[in-house]
Amino acid sequence: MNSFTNNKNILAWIDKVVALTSPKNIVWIDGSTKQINELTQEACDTNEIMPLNQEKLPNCYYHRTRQDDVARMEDRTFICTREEIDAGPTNNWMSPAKAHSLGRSIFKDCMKDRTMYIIPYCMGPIGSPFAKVGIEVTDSIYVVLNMNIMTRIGKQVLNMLGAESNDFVKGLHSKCELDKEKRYIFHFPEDNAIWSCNSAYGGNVLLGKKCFALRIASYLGRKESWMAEHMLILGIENPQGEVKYVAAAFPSACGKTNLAMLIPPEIYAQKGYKVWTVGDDIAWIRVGHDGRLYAVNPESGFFGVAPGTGRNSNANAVDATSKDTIFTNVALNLDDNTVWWEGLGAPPTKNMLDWKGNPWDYETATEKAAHPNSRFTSPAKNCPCISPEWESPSGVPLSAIIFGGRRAKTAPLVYEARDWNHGVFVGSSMASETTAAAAGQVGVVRRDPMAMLPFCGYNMADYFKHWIDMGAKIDKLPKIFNVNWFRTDENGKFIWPGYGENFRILDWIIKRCEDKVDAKELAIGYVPNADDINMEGLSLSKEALEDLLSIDKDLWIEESRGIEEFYAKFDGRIPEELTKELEKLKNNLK
Ligand code: OXD
Ligand code: MN
Repeated sequence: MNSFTNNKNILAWIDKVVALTSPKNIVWIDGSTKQINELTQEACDTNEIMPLNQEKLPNCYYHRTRQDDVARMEDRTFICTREEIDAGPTNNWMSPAKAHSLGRSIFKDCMKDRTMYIIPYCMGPIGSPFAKVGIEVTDSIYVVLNMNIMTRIGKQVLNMLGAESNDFVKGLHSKCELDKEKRYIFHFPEDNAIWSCNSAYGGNVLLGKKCFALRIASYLGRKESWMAEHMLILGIENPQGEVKYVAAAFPSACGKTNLAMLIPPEIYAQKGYKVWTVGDDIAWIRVGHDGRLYAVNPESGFFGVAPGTGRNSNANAVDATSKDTIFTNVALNLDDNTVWWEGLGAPPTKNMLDWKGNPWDYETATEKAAHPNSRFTSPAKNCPCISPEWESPSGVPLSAIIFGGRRAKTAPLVYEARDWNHGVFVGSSMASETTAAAAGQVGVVRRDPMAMLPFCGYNMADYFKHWIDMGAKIDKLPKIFNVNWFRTDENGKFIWPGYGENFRILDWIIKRCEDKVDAKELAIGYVPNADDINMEGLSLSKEALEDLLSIDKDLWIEESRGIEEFYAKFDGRIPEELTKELEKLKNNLK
């Protein structure tokens, strides 16, 4: 008899995992503070984590990964559907039979000298109709402690499932030998299962996040008529106290966490405008009873990139990390046992260790002190601008969906899609450029539809079709926009100041949603009249703004060819609604 659950599906699955991995001990994670404290102590005793200055950074800990295990490994990430076509041309595919046999050979007896931790977790607020359950089996205390921040864990989750349900994602993780040649992240969407081995880096091993909440959930969303998206969610409060919510998708390195926690410019703040964070990375979206789209953040913490997060760029994130946080691969300040990274805004000291644990001196250093992908894991509730609605079981209603990328020349600062299908086209053709060193040069374009390229758990052409089909189910469609904070001048310098000033564009977007401003129709959609962007307190000329809102037809003709080439990869599977939109764009550009 197991005192944690009598769910026979869970127990049968755990029996199989135990038979495969042969753990020395088994610990069920009940989620109690007592248990978390004991595990924290144990991880400190074995140096898996290290306590930081408990006065300056209460309940904060430090962790280093292996030097070859510092990021998500896209080439080691597989979608294991029975048919290859169901994974599509943008995913790595392996047959479930081959993945099972390879995985079993790697997992065989891998925990024989280790403790197995069984973590029941819930993505989404407990009791919310959006919520879904996962169980992660792992041999890493670091994973347990991170999952405790990023998700809702413990006995309450088992209670949600009851005795009969089989509706949970079965996740198996082992560090194994951390051998990068045997590192795999296998997803079995048809079996609701994930296997991850030989890594201890967050994105590969916190199975609730990218693996479940995006890859498996996107597959479930299509089956069950909802959407799992790589989107932040934020609320914009006006001086009358009304809050409008938007969700926004950006590829990595486009400032998603910064936008989610934006501080409005002084001229807006004085009038009483506020921004509230609901989520910074993932949105689960459903049609509500009133025919609008509603979004929840399935996570309960932020797994944010540390470098570049500073007092000037994102004070709210820095505050969120001031307690209860696990820092991974940042630099250590030995003077006071605190953390440091490039872009924090505080000067480095002479007494520091870099992320590898080597002494680091800013005067002589040739390498960065913090790994560029070093991270903080912080509870969302610690964020000063966390929305009062962030755990609302019914989610927040979306007024707008925003797509964005990093484009030096092509995309204007903001434009609005003509309708839902056109908006899906805009999302499906999203792209970001690698920044070119030489002035004026345009970088290499990487298509990253809806910022989901590495996260879609099935054929992306079918994913686009799902977006089109969802449109028909929504009575009150949100408007869809595209933004680009990254247009550059002839010297390669950003024209738009970005950060908090992006609020001015959010303001226009909300006004469009409320039918309060006109716009100009161009070949690509609606752009603002320059006079409708509030420029008070900003030293950017009207000409520069007009330039940011204009498009270069030749570049767009080239862009349409790029989209055509991308669509061609899908061998005729792209929905005709989107190929029609492409034709429309080409005609408009003639
Ligand atoms: C992330 C990512 O870690 O998108 O959020 O890579
Ligand atoms: Mn992300």
